[in-house]
Amino acid sequence: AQVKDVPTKPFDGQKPGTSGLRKRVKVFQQEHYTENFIQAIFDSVDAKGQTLVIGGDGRFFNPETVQTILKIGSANGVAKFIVGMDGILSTPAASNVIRKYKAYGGILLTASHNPGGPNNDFGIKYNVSNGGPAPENVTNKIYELTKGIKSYKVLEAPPVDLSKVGSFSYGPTKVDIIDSVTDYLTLLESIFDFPLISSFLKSNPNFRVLFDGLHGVTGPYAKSILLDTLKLPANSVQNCEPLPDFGGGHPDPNLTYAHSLVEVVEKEGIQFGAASDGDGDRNMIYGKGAFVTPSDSVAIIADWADCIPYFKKGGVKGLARSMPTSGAIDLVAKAKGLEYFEVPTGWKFFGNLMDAGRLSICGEESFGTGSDHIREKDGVWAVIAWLNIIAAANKESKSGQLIGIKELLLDHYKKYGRSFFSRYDYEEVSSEAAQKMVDALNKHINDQSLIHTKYPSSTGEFEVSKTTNFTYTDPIDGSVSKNQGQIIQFTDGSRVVFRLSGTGSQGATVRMYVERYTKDEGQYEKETNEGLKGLIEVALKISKLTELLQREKPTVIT
Ligand code: VG1
Ligand code: CO
Repeated sequence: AQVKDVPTKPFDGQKPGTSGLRKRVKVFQQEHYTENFIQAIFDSVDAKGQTLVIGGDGRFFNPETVQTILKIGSANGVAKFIVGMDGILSTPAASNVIRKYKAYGGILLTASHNPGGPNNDFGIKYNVSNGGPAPENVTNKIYELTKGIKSYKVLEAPPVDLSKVGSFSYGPTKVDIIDSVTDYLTLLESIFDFPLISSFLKSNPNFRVLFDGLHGVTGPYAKSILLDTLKLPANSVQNCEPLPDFGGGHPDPNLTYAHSLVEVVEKEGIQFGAASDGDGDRNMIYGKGAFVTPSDSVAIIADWADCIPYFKKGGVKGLARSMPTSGAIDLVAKAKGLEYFEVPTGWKFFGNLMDAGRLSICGEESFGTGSDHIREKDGVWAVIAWLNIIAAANKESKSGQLIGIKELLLDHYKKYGRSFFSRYDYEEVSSEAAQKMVDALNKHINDQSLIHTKYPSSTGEFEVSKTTNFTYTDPIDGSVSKNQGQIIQFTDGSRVVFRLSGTGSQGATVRMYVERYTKDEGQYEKETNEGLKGLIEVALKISKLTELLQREKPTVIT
């Protein structure tokens, strides 16, 4: 096979965001667009003679892009590709494969929870050898190179058949097609107490489990673990056939988009419901009458870590959350005397801490939970972690009453207090309007003009105590990330955070995060929106959001 140089011209805006380059499929389908970005990756990371992993969430344009990567990668001297069968690997499974086979890095094809199909989104993300998303110095370099690209290299060879497991030659390059699920199943079996979970499920046949794959990539993973390994009945999974357009849905595990799960859980009174997103790194835990916010979820997993063999053996080294995530996990860290960290939004910031042996369990409010078993958040891991905890809690309990999600939540609040938390998203607003709001807030932060101002609300008065724009200095490599979100704190410990999304494919998305902590037991069973009512009024007032964005209501509330 021959290598050919193809002349090209740069495209604007090939800047990776919070989690890779995400655009409409139509944008990626423009002649040379995808090729340019992939060549820029190879020019940035020098993968000559190395092994790279390729996988994706199976969305529309995934198979074509795998072939593009093989062609350009081989022409750029990659020695070996490890590819998930049919080009499919969940994001956590890909992270595991990179680590397990000591690959140099990997290319993940996903736009996560964004809808798929010819008129929706696609994405390309580069991960480094620790299995985690490339740090900002790498993504910045890729972006710089896209701006000056003049040509890309391709191997002239017929496409590789991705449908058969095995080793193949592709020009000078070796291609290993692997089963998408096996390595991941082996990994989870080494982490959790499967015999304990099994025996709990067996002795409590009325404790029903329902996992909803939302037609994303996790279907085969969930079937293998819940049905084949834990021997649950077939009706314990739904929407577990991956589809290139996710069945027309929005594969995002939250109360708005995972309505298929919520409906069945409520109607059939299912104790344990869960869902994952398009690429399998997010999760939602939701039982009858009991929704676990992701901020609480990671705190509870951290609190119960000892019942999970992986942590019992290796110990818990430290805890962390992204800045907008509620402080529930901080309280667990303090109680256990563990080190804890607050990092910017996006999983890439956890990796350095994990590699340095200072972080074991972490999470984000955006339905991301995980640990140092890999370097991505992990939806199915979180689901099995909860089953492991429930099984352990019931084994310990002497009351004879079944302990489910709700009981665990209330117990946690009794021990640590409760952090009400909610996020309001204003999607696809105009970039200028969003910028105006950011500028106005920055002005307040710079001249400190909000400090000590008081705001009445329907649930009492709030007084501003502190305003900051979040800057993070990585404790391991000293790199500094600025402008990571604007924080307004109040004297009662509540806070509001504003941030612009870095994963949107069009316009700007403003996120408003609200958090209020209470130790008043009378509030532990309250609805979140009630607990946050006054604070939300104040947040909207201070930011003048409705006026500046011209939006009466958020597009999504989580
Ligand atoms: C969002 C979330 C963030 C998450 C990121 C990727 O980013 O807020 O917490 O890490 O998506 O998640 P942003 O910049 O839009 O707020 V996923 O599941 O797309 O890999
Ligand atoms: Co995702």
